[in-house]
Order: sequence, then C-alpha cells, then structure tokens
Amino acid sequence: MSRLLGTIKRMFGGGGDRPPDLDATLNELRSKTPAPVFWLVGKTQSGKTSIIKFLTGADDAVIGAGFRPTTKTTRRFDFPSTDAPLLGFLDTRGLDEPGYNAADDIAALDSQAHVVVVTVKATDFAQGNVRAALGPIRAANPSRPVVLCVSTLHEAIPRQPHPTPYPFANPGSEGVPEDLRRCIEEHTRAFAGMYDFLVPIDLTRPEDGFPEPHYGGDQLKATLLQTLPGAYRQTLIRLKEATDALKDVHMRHAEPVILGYSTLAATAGAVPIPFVDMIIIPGIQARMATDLAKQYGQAMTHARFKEIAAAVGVGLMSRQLARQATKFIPVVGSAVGAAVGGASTYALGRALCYYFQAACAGHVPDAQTLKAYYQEQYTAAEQKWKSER
Ligand SMILES: Nc1nc2c(ncn2[C@@H]2O[C@H](COP(=O)(O)OP(=O)(O)O)[C@@H](O)[C@H]2O)c(=O)[nH]1
Ligand SMILES: [Mg+2]
Repeated sequence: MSRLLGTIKRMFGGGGDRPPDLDATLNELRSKTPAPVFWLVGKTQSGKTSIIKFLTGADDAVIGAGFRPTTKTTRRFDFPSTDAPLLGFLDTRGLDEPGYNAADDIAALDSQAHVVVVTVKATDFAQGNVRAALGPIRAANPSRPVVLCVSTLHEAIPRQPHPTPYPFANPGSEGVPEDLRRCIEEHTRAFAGMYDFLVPIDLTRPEDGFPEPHYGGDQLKATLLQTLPGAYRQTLIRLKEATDALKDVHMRHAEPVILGYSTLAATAGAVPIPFVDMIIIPGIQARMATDLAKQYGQAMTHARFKEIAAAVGVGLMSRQLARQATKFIPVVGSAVGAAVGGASTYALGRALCYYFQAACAGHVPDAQTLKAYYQEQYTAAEQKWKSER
C-alpha cells in the first residue's frame, strides 16, 4: 500500500518525481532472490574452503579476498560477488577458539542459512568443539538440513586408491576398505542425531595426483540439491549446467557473473517495482558490464556500454530521461516480467563477453553480428527461464 501511495504521489508530483535509489532497491531485490546460503561448521583445515572451491570453481585467492567479516567469529563469502550473488557461504572460523559461543553467531546468522554443512576429517576424532557449536545451531532451527561431510578420506587409507565406484551411497554396501569404514562409523556414532545426511568426500588438489580429484563431489552436489527448497535448488542447477559445459577460462569466470546479474534482473522483473524497466534493470546491466569488463581486463566507459547496448537493441534510458518520462507515462513501473528481465540481462552479458573476447583478439565485431548473437542468446535464455517456472 505504501509503495502504491508512493507511486501515486510520484505520479502527481506531491512527493516529487524522484526515482528510487538503485542501491536500496538492489538490496531489496537481493533479499528476494533465491541464492542458497550454506553455513560451514568445522575445525580449521577440515576442508571448508575446499568445499567452496569445489562448488563455485573459484580459486583460493578469489575466495580469500571475497570473505568479509559478519560476526566476531564468522565471515561470509558471496559467489560470484556480493553485488549479485548466486551462492553464499558462512565460515565459522572461530570454532576452535576457547570460549567460542555459538549464541552470537546464531543470533546474527540463523535466518540467513538454508543448509548447515559440517566438515570433519576422516581421521580426526577430536570433534568436541564442533559438536558444541553444532548442537545449538541445530536446535535453533531443527528443520534446517545438516550435511555431515567426512573429508580427506585417503588419510584413513594411505597408499590405497579410493574405492570405486563410489560405495557410500547405499549403507552397508561392499567395497569400503575396513579402516575407512571404521572411521566413518566412528563419526556416525559421535554425531548421532545431529545431522541428516552423511557424505564422504576427498576434494584433493590436482597435484596430489588422484585419478578423481573431486571424489564424492557429485554425491555432495546431489545431496545439497536434495536439501534445498525449490527456487534455491534451481539456482544451483542453473549454475552447474552453465559452467559444466564451458571450456574457455574467461567464460567459466564470466558465466556466474552473468547468471548472478540475470537472476537479480529476473527478480526485478517479477516484482512490481516502479521504474524497473527504466532504471533498475539498466542499472543492474550496467553493473554487470563493469564486472565483466574487469574479467576481460577491458575498460568499460559509459559511452562504450551505451554503444554496445544500442547495437544489440537494449533500450537504455538515463536517470535524466526516466525523470522526464514519469511525467508522461501514466503507469509507472510496469513489471517487465521475470523471463524478460532475466533473459535480456543474460543475453546482454553473453554479447558483452563476445565483444570483449573479440576486442582482446584485436577486432571489434560490427553491430549486426553483435545483434544477431544477442538475439540468439535471448531466445534460448527466455525459453529456459520460462520452462523453469
Ligand atoms: N586430500 C584432501 N585434502 C583436503 C580435503 N579437504 C581439504 N583438504 C586440504 O586440507 C587443507 C585445508 O583445507 P581447507 O579447505 O582450506 O580447510 P578449512 O580451513 O576448513 O577451510 C588444504 O590444503 C586442502 O587442500 C579433502 O577432502 N581431501
Ligand atoms: Mg578455510
């Protein structure tokens, strides 16, 4: 109601014709956008960052730089960016410190996390601090799934290969080396009643030389998918599908950025926010352009962005224009729809990458080629966005 009143006021000049603040609106949109948040609970060196690396494809440096403190003992990493996140991770790093008090973290973070992921090394049975933290976290929200990841499996079976095919999916199945079986049983006992799923994993580094560096990774992804509510699951699936297929290094980094901003734009298109098609979505797209330009080491000026957007046919209106327009357009904030918002942003992102890639190689594509590429991407993306709903 207050929004409607605000809109009417704006229309009739009573409250001025000030367009909404982009940052404030983006904040509101982020809170409505289904980006899964995982709460990682485990000792230092137990494999928390390795799980983030595996799920996002981001490297240590990016993850390290991306963490920001949330409480005294916990920090948060948003992937691919805090501006347009697809996945969020809370890292309880203070767990090992004497006198760690989960209550503070729960008060600050409980409402943010969809799934708790507990990491324990297969051969490390000193998990008292982890259980002490996990107990109240679970009690605060008993219906929130807890996934217990038993990591660094090979330490339980030195000089032996991983059991293949992955034998842990069916309890009691054959093929698990005795030493490893005992380790997992011990964790099962110690954490009884505190978790919903147990997934043994070994996320090794390529240089460790294991034939399957992400041992148990598929099972971990499948379990996390199973635990997430519908819309959040969709985000994870979209990320997985989009990045699995990509060979090009630039595109592997760019694609999550594009997906992050298109998901935000889809949310903007789906909720009736005034000025969504004049300010909000172009604002989201401009930020995406800046982010993508950085990925390709290219400069992104306003003029260049306008030129590219005009070439592909994305309508761009400046703040100035939007101000004028409110005086003449009777229906302010006609929602553009999730599919249109999402697909136009996605296609523009891909077109920008196409442009940057060509520019890096020393030739700039002509407007017609760019437009054809945009339209092809748009059609495919719109289909996808519609079929998901
Ligand atoms: N082999 C193996 N090494 C792992 C695994 N998980 C973590 N590591 C290694 O253990 C070290 C600490 O892992 P990290 O993910 O940073 O732990 P964190 O402190 O909990 O974030 C790193 O050198 C990782 O490469 C795993 O499942 N298998
Ligand atoms: Mg870490």
